[in-house]
Amino acid sequence: MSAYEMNFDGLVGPTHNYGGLSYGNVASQSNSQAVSNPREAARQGLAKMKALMDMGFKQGVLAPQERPDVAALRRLGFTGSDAEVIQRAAREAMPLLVASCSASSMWTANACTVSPSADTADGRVHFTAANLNCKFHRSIEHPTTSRVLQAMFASQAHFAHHPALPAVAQFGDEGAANHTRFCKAYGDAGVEFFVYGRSAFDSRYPAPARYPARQTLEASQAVARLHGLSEAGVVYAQQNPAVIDQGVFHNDVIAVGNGEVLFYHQDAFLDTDRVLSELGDKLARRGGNFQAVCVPASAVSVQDAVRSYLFNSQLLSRADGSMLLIVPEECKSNASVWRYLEQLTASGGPIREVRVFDLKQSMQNGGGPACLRLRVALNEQELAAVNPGVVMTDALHDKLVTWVDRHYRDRLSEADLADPQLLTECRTALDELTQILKLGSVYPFQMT
Ligand code: SUG
Repeated sequence: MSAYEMNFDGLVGPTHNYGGLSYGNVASQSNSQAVSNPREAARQGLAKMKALMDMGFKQGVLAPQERPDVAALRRLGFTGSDAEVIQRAAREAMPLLVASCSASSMWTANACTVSPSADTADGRVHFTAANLNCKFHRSIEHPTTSRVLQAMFASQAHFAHHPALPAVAQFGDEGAANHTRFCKAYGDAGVEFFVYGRSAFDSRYPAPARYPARQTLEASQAVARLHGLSEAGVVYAQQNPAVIDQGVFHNDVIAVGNGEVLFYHQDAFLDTDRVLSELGDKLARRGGNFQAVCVPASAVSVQDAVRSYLFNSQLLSRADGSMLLIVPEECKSNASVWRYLEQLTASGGPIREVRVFDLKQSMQNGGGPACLRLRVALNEQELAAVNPGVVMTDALHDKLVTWVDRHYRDRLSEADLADPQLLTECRTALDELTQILKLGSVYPFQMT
């Protein structure tokens, strides 16, 4: 049976703003308090979805969340009507209001970890929502994420959904941003590669000194157990703590993989030789021929990788078997990265083409092309079981652009977040969106 990789991109929500909320994420910190343009952000994301669909890739869309998250503010002790909760938070604890307004669910690589049915013990596609426990503004995503995923992948015969891991830092889980799957063909059993930043229970593992390591080994192991992965189909690697300290807060900021290919920076991992040989051996036992494309530090420094988001690219298989890299414009404006890419595509290796996208609104918060998408490998039957409302078509694209233009502001500053009208705008827009995407009731305001 044929199988495909489908990308579900996060639709940027109406409250997209620059809150400076992610310590350890250089772009988020350096653009703190800049004025954002939610309309442009959503349009940039939709343009990427449409372009990939036009290139023949299977494309879906993942809905944004209700923000400000008034329920989260109530849990922190703010009371009164919804408008009063927002105004009190603005007066007494602005950083908490900013966190409750974040549109961070747009980075759907952090929504969950997905294991395709060919890898799992019960032959279903497994999803574990990420607890995103390292940052408050992200830790409030998973309940809605779970409801949205269940509305998209509803068939219990094909899909299994697990709630987020326990909400403590020891099980910090950032989802697919630290997970890569290698395979010969998408429908074959593959090798799932889990990259963690530290161990929570074993002090022999090194840890970064400056910035947090968001993903723990124990969280990755728990996800592999929940999904029923076999030992023959799993490889673990520790991220190099030195690169976390340079702003590599997820593995997808320093490596990307697809099919039989891993594209990575020389300094990405600890114990790189062991990791590569285990990946090669395990993939060979699954019939695959592992190919590692290493970017040497002499060609691209870690700092340039973080600035340009070279590795936060989408590595996609073209019909002829060669691969295409979707990169942000920041790669083109970085001389050493662009030189490297020109040489890479001319080298006769697996990566033959580079396409550049303007995703500046998301990039300024540390989210590149790969952050914005969740990959789900599906066979024909599973594909047929996906809620058709979230599958991108020309008609859906046009509808969403019109919807964005009707509901989104083109300018949002921190002061604007204190305006209770923003909540009304967001709820009105999302209520309409659930009808466009045929999701049913997934938001807290729709369930009371
Ligand atoms: O978690 N930025 C996100 C970026 C996530 C990128 N995702 C992947 N690499 N897969 C984060 O740090 C910034 C929000 C703000 O500052 O307003 C933020 O949450």
